[in-house]
Amino acid sequence: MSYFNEIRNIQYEGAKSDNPYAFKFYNPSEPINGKTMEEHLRFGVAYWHTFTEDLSDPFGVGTAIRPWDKFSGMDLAKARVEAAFEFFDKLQIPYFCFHDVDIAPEGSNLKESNDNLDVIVAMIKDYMKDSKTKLLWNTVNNFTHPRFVHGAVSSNNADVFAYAAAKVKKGLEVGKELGAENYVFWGGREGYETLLNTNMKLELDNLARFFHMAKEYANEIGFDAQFLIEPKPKEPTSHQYDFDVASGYAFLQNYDLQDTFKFNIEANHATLAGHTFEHELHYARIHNMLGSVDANQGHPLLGWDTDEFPSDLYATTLAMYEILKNGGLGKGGLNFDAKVRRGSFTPEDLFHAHITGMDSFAVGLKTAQRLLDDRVIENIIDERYDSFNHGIGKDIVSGKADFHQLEEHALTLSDITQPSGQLEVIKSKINQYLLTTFA
Ligand code: XLS
Ligand code: NI
Ligand code: NI
Repeated sequence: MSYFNEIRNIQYEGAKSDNPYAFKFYNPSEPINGKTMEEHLRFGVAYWHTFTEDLSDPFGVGTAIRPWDKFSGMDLAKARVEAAFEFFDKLQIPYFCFHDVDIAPEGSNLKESNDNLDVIVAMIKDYMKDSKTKLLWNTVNNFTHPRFVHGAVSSNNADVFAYAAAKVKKGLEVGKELGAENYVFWGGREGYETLLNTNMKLELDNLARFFHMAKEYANEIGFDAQFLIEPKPKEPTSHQYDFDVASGYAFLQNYDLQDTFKFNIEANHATLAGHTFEHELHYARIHNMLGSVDANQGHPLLGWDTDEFPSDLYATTLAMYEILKNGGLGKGGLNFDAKVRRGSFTPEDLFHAHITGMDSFAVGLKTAQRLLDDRVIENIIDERYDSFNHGIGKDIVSGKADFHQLEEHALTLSDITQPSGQLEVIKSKINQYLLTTFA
């Protein structure tokens, strides 16, 4: 059965096309610096936002019209798989991602939930045989059910720790079964509401114990996916333990987990943490910790995780700049952890949203590659730090200088001359490249 009957395969038609069901800039087979666009971008569909969620918000009920919603229970789960693979094929998207509860309903106990999962996982495996779409990553939802009210593996309740770990055990088995390239840990409830009732040290230690056990089990079953931590500063708890990349990296180093993980960086989480998207990508990149990306954007006027589809070309350009500087994302990809707006409730909107996101990152990719080829930003930065290539700067960098030598040097200085930071020059260049890349 078809759920998107009227829609044909989405093709690249170029910047002048007025077909809303065509890519204007994303041309999967187009080569860019030795790789195709498809290989560079490694797009993924987020199962939860596209097939499971109903678009409700804290003030209103769901609005989504989804043709598969006439079913319920396991029939609904099966219909979603059918719809999903039709959607993936029509979009020609190389990857998808899911949580356990997105694909199969929870039973009344762990055994029942796992049995439900087994049925749907077998069905997905079957569909994957005839599809080019692969699993970028899977994860488990250890945050929605009331048992996680006080946290999952950072709960005060050891039974909850065990339950959460058992769900992840199953998640790792599912990931292996479906050939997931990565496995994601987003610590939904791993944080706290108030210190007044919280043993933070025990919670952090337990979180680390759990990560070590997860890696041990993955090794035991021969699941070699890249483990990814997804930082988020707030929501649902007021303080999340993996606040941002810098604090997440410190946690990993404290608990000797730095070689086990990389980061899955979400744009909207970066801005909630008070950073730019590119800051988080950059911080991870320079520490060799950039693993994958949740490609979305926040709303500049709203202080919560709005998960909009990416359309800001400036942001996609600066993000792709970091990703290209990283030499790509390796096993990672660009997962659209993004949802259509509550008012965009038709099934067709799901296509328009993904087309917009894919085109936006294609523009970012091509523009960033040109900026890099011409060393537009690189040359300015190199020149800006040139004082560290000779004289006292060279001595500082090589470790030769000490406080005596620095004082001696400083005493010789009367006027320190400073060059311009040239921010406006750079911004004008970026605009120029953005507007001429497809001209
Ligand atoms: C929520 C997170 C979540 C993770 C996967 O804010 O972004 O969707 O990506 O659990
Ligand atoms: Ni995410
Ligand atoms: Ni998010």
